[in-house]
Amino acid sequence: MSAIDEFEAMLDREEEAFRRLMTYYQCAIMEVETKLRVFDAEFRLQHDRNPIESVCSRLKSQGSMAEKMARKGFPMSVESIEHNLFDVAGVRVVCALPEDAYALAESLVGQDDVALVDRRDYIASPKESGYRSLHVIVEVPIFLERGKRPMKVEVQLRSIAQNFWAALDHQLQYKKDLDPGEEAAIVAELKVLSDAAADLDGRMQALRHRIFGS
Ligand code: 0O2
Repeated sequence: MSAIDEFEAMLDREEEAFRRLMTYYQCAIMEVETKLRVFDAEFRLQHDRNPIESVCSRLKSQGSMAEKMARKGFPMSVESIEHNLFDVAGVRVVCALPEDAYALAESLVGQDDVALVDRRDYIASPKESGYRSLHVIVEVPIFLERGKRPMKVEVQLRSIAQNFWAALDHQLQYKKDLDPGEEAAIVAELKVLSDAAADLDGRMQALRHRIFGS
């Protein structure tokens, strides 16, 4: 039985619980988005510029959940999704520069109703592919009719240049029918371009400090 077939069988058994859990994740996304909007408004007031360029959110697709659960050997159940997958609710924040991504992440996890679950700094330590981004898994409360419930959300924060690279890299990953030699050359070129984007970010940050002070 394929992972997606197993996932669909699980949905047949637990459809209502699955729909409820996805609604809770959607609520958690709204909580995080609101916090980010407040930071942006406050920062604009104090510094006359917006640290956030864009925010987009998604619930992980069923296919991607099924693939990850099967790959990691997690049981296929709604309880297991909540217990084992920390990226079902995802918020991507694009900031002008990497230092803005760090500052926003720090403000977010510094709030007293936000708990930091995990932090992966792929800006300081880029992935093998050249991917650069700061990932934080946070737990935020959602307020329901009967009490509150903590929910996990993965927040990916990155600069415009890092996002530009990641978006193109993502598009290229769909092109699977390349010959191995060509694929290796493209992978190598992507790493070079990731370094070029990091260089651009560094120089832009230096320029910002020169203009505005640190
Ligand atoms: P989607 O939307 O979730 O289907 P783990 O298996 O726990 O070690 P995991 O959970 O895959 O690692 O987390 P990781 O690698 O920290 O972050 C995964 C997400 O980061 C991906 O989501 C992408 O959004 C992004 N990402 C990671 N590596 C790359 C990369 O090389 N290029 C690009 N463009 N994005 C990357 P999913 O799971 O692919 O998407």
